[in-house]
Amino acid sequence: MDVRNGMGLRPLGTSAAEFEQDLLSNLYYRRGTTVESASTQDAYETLALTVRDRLAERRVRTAAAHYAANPRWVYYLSAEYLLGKQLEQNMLYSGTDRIARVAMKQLGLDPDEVEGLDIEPGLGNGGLGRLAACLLDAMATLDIPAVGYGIRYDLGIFKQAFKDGAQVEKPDDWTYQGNPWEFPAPDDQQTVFFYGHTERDENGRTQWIPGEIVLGEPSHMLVPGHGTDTVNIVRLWRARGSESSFDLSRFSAGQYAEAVDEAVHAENISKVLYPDDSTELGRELRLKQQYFLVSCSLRDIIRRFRLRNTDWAEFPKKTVIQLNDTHPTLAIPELMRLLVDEEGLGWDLAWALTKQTFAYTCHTLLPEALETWPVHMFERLLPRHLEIVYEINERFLAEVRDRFPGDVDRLRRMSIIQEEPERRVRMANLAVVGTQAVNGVAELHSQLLAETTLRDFADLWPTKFHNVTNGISPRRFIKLANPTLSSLITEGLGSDAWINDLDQLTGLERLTGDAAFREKWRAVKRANKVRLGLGDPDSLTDVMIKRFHEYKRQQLNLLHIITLYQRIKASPGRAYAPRTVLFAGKAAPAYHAAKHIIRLINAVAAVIDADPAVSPYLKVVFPPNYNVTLGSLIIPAADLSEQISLAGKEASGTGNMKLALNGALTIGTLDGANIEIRDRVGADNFFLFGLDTPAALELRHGGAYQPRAFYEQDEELRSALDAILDGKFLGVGREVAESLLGRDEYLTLADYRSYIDCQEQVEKAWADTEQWTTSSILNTARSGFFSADRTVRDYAAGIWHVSPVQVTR
Ligand code: H53
Repeated sequence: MDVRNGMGLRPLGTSAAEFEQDLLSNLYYRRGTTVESASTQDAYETLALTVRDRLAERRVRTAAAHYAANPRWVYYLSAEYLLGKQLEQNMLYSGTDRIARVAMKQLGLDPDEVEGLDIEPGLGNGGLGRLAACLLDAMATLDIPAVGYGIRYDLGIFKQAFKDGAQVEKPDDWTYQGNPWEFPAPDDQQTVFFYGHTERDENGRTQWIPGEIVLGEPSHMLVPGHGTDTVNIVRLWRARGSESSFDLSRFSAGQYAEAVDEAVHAENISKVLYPDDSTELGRELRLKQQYFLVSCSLRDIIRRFRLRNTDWAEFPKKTVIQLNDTHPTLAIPELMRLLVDEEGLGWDLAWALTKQTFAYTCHTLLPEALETWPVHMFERLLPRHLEIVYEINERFLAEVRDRFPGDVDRLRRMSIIQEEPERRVRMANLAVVGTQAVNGVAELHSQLLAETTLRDFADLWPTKFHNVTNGISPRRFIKLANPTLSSLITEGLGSDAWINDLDQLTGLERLTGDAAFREKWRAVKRANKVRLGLGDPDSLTDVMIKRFHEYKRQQLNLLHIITLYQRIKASPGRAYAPRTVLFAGKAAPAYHAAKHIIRLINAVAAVIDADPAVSPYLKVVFPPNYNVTLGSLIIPAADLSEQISLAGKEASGTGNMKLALNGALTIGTLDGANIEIRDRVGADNFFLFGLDTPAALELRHGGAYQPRAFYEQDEELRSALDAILDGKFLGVGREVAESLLGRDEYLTLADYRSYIDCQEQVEKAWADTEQWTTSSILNTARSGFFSADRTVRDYAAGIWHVSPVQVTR
């Protein structure tokens, strides 16, 4: 391969005039039109290509530098990516934001209209998918050679709309108009096997005779670093029927549908993203997706390894594969299969190489989120992998038996195979056994993993367990999302170096004493509320943006709203501080309890809106279809950040970090990364309430928890729940109240009074504008730790052991 190919090209210009020329040229040659007859879509595609070309040049140089260095690579395997819109980001990173707009205006194009056509690839559900995107951004920014691997779902996360206040889902056909950011790479196509059976050949080697063959077609998008020439990629696989899957004889016989049956079946693998979040979903198609991702990606990783290396012993020195949750865990038996069956390595060597290559990030504590697959399904789909998993398990259990003789219970708990009530493969156990490092995503989470969920494994291998607290991209979540605050910070600090070195934000602390700066700080927040356009910009903007899940407790926020409503109704004459409560987020389509909460929020919002005694003081808004784009509008406008999950349930949270970074004060429990946020921003600038993890565990598992007792003892709580039960909110939401009064799995009623009291503290604090401003500035100033750059440095130093490779001109 000649990696210098293309490097002698004329460099692309950096002036607006040159950009304009390139726009015209791309419009003409790539879209076949002229500026006079171009549609907005033509203009958009052309703009995207012209920006992309600037990054493509860096990409070529990056590939050449990486090839020359033959470094240790990070391969990030993730079933989800929430990349956000690409255009604005790529203009910033390529330094073309200003010249692109000038050039468009010169051509008589409206930049806002053109840029408005950029769409967001919704290839993920929530925090886990967005974390993957933030880590890729930080890896590129830190010049770490990395590839993200994922699935190119035809349909991304559903679009959420409301009908009579209830969530309805619409398909997200995100590539309907094409995707200018994507580079197809048909040469790197892979073949994936499913089903069938295994046979031993004369040498005793195992062969997998597949029952179905599917092709994996890759394409990639660019992942530019900020302030560097590194451009990494995220490679996404799309399933295709193999040639043999098209039945020509049936087609000729007029059986058109039947002729493409098999191909359609194959292509279903990458058809749709599973829209559940944090819950296990036992569906064969999902298992198929997971294996499809893993099989294509591993073959691609090996292909890349072989470009510069020949010796398998070098493989872990050149490769670290990070498993984002258990979804890609099949990579462990798959690498074993490739090494043992296809490459002919002995088991022990193959196992040593495999274990050294992988690392696993666990993102949950919820038992229902730990993936397991029925053995019979696993066996049917992946017969050879089951044999390998059995072998891994047998050897592993022998090790446990050695260390803990006679401890049968421990063996049963640690086995990769669950026996009762049904035989299942436990993916988290497999992920821990087959990797060199396991990490949780916040201090508390990592501690609880080692003490509870994965305790037996931490006993066996204490040094395998790490913490890497999550982080967020400062480029995406402040520079791009909040340009006015970014300018103010740059003005205050005298440079924009903070964007790639977020700890520099501490320099804002001294500006808390600067009256003019404080005034501007407030003006920025207000302008961001105006930009968002929901509710009174002078009201306290109270924001809860995240997936709907009972453990996150949107219902607790709702009980507070109902309580406020009832207080205002009861004493209408008093001066209440106006508050706008904003919810945004999706519920998994089959998660009925979460959908009931959504419906009730919309009903309460409508009742309040229609009540002139209350609506001047209280407003509830729920814009539909929360995604990265909407988040980027809401986050800069928030005054108050609701992080109110039951302690011990939210692994980390990352929205909490985005909001604090943008100067919102948190009301939160001691859960996930909230704890680290509070430690850093200071207890005075954080509203703490609720049970802590030990207290929650005791109450829940002590068996004595009676939500009804709280209901009976607390008049305001009773009155709020009664209002729901009495149908006061359009007759909606009885299921929500009944569930709280029944089991109340997440101790909402137990935390109600503490939350209400804390909200009163919030109100008092809000009334003191000067103090609030100080707290807001300090939240931003002290959030530098939550940069994804720090997270990636932690991974690089503690888990990956990789170093940067500089891309030079
Ligand atoms: O991952 C985030 C965490 C968050 C956690 C989330 C997550 C998913 O989005 C999906 C599945 C899963 O097991 C966990 O809920 O707390 O911040 C990134 O680590």
